[in-house]
Amino acid sequence: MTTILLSSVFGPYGVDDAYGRKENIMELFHNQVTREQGIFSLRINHPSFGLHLLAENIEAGAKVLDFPSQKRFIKEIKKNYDYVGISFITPNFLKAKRMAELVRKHAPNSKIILGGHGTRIPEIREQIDCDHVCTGEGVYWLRELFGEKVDRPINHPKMGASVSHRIMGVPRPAESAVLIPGVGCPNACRFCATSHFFDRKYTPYLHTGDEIFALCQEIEAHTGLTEFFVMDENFLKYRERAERLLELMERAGKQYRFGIFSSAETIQSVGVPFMARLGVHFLWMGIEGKEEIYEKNKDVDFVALIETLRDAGISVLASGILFSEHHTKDSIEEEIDYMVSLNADFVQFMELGPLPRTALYDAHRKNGSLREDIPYEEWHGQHKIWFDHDHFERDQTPAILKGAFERDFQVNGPSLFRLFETVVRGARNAANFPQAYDARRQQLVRQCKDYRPILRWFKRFAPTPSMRQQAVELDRQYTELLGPESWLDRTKSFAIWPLVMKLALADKAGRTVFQPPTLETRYRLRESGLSWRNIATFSFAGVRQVSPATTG
Ligand code: B12
Ligand code: SF4
Repeated sequence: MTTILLSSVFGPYGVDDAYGRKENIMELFHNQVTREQGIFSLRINHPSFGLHLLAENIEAGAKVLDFPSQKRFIKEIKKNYDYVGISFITPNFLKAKRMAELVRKHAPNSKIILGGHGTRIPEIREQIDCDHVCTGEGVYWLRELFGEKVDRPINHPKMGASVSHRIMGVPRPAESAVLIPGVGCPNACRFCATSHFFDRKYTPYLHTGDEIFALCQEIEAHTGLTEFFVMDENFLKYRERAERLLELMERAGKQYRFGIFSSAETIQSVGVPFMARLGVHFLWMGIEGKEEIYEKNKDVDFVALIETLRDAGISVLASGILFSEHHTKDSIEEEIDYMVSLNADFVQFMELGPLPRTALYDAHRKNGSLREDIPYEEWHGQHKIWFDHDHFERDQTPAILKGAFERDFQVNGPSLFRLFETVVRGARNAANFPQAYDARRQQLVRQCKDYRPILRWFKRFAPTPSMRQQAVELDRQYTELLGPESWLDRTKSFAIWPLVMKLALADKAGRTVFQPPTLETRYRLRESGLSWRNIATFSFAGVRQVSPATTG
C-alpha cells in the first residue's frame, strides 16, 4: 500500500527564531482577536483540518502529524513514507523549505508534495525542492495523483474542532466538531486569500442539507458532540442547503448548534430569526471597513445588525482591515472607533496584506509598491505591513494596530464578558420567541450554568473600575436568570482558582505564548500493533476521549 505522511509545519510557534516571528502565534483568538486582553484572552488551538480531510479521502495509508518539532518530524520521515505532504501558508515558507531539505536528507526515497496557501508564492517549485505542488483544492487533486477514483463521495473527518481550549487558564472539553461543507468563495474580494486560492469559486464537499444532517448525526454518534464549527467561507449563501438542514433538524427534533462564517449580504437575506432557529451561536462577519467598498456590505447597518444578532444569543466576531490604501492618519482613527462602536463580542483587526496571487497582490506588484524584499515570515498582518503606503511608514503600523486592540478592550471590556453577556441576553430574550425557540432557550440557559463558576474571577481580576462594574452587572444578570449561586457553583468556582491564579502569575511574568501539543493520527496505517481500521479523531487532555489511537 502507498503511504503518505501529511504534516503541518514545525514549532515552536510565536517565537523569534530562524524560521518564524513572535507575532505568528498558532492560535486564532490570541493571535489576532483578543491579543491585548491579558488573562481574559481566549486560548484555543485548532488542528490542521485540511490534512485530516485529505487523509480521510484517499486510499493510501496516511499519518497526520500536527505541530511537530523538527526532531519529531525527522524521526517520522525516517520511517520512509512513499510521500511526505507538507502543508504551509505564506509566513511559514522557510519552515516548509527546511522540512523539504530534511526529507531529501533523511528520506531520499520519499516524494515531496507541497500544499496549502503558501504554494501560491511565485515560482515555488524553484524555491523549494519538491516533486509535486498542489496549488488549490487538495482532496480531488490528491486522488488524481494517486490514480484513485476522483469523484467518489467525500468521507468527512469526525473530530473535535479544537485542542487545548482554555478560558482564564481553565481547560474546557472540545465543545464543537469540525464540519467542512466546502472550500472557496465566489465573491472574490480583492484582498481575500481564500477566495483567490480556490480560484474564486465554491467547491462543495457536502452538496445538500440531507448530506449535512446525516453527517451531523454520524459525528454526534461518533464523538458525542452536537455543536459544529463550520469551516466554510459563507455557509448560509447556499440557502436551499441550509433551509433543508433546518427542516430535517426540526422534523427529527435535533438541536444542533453551529459556529459559522458569513457575509452581511447573506445574513440580511436569510434573516436573524432563521439563524437562531438553525442554532447559529457564533458568527464571523467581515465588516472590513467603515467605507462601503465591498459589494457584500452594501446598505448594511452593522450597529443594528450586530445588536439584533446578540439579542438572539448569537455572538459576533467582527473583522476589520487597517491600513487600507485610502486610510490616512486621521481616517484610520475613525476606522478603529467605528469597529469599536459596533460593540461586537470579538473584534479582529488585520493589516491589509497583499498575499500571493490575490488581486490586491497583483495590483501592488504591478505598481511597484509591494515590498518583495520583506521576508515571508513577516507577511502575516499582525506587525508591519509589507507594501508602501501613501500615509504610513512600515515602522508606524505595529503601534497603531496594538492601539486598536487596546481601545476595543478598554471601551468594550474583555470579549469573554461580551460573550457571556450575549448568551444570557439570548436566553432572556428567547422567552419572548415562539415555541420553536424553547429548546434553543434551554441550550442557552445550560450554557449560562456552565459559565457561571468563572464569573467570580471576572470580578476579582477585572483590571479597571469600569470592567469591574461590567462584571458585577453580568453577575447580576446571571443571578436574575438562574437564581442565587448554589453550593455546587461555589465549589466549582473555588476549585478552578489555582488555575486562574497560575495563569495570572504567568501573565505577569510575561509567559504568554503556549505551544500546542504534537498530535499524530493514523489512517489505515499498520503501526505499533494498530491495524487497518480508521482511527482518526482526537484524544487530548480535557478533550472528550473519542478514540484510543491518537497520541498527543
Ligand atoms: C484554521 C486557520 C488557522 C489556524 C491554523 C491551525 C493549524 N493547525 O494550522 C490558526 C487559527 C492557528 C491560524 C493561524 C494563522 N493563520 Co490561518 N487560517 C485558518 C483558516 C481559517 C482555515 C484553514 C482551514 O482549515 N481550511 C479548511 C481546509 C479544508 O482548507 P485548507 O487548509 O486550505 O486545505 C485545503 C487545500 O489548501 C489543500 N491543502 C492544504 N494543505 C495541503 C497539503 C497537501 C500535501 C496537499 C496535497 C493539499 C493541501 O487541500 C485542502 C483540501 O482542499 C484559513 C482561512 C480559510 N478559510 O481557509 C486561515 C488562513 C489559512 N490563515 C492565514 C494566516 C495568514 C494565518 C496567520 C499568519 C494569522 C493571520 N495573520 O491571519 C496565522 C499563522 C499561524 C502560524 N504560526 O502558522 C491565511 C493564509 C494566507 C496565505 N496566503 O498564506 C488564511 C488563508 C486566512 C487569510 N488571511 O486569508 N490559521
Ligand atoms: S465574501 Fe468573505 S470569503 Fe468571500 S471573497 Fe469576500 S472576504 Fe473572501
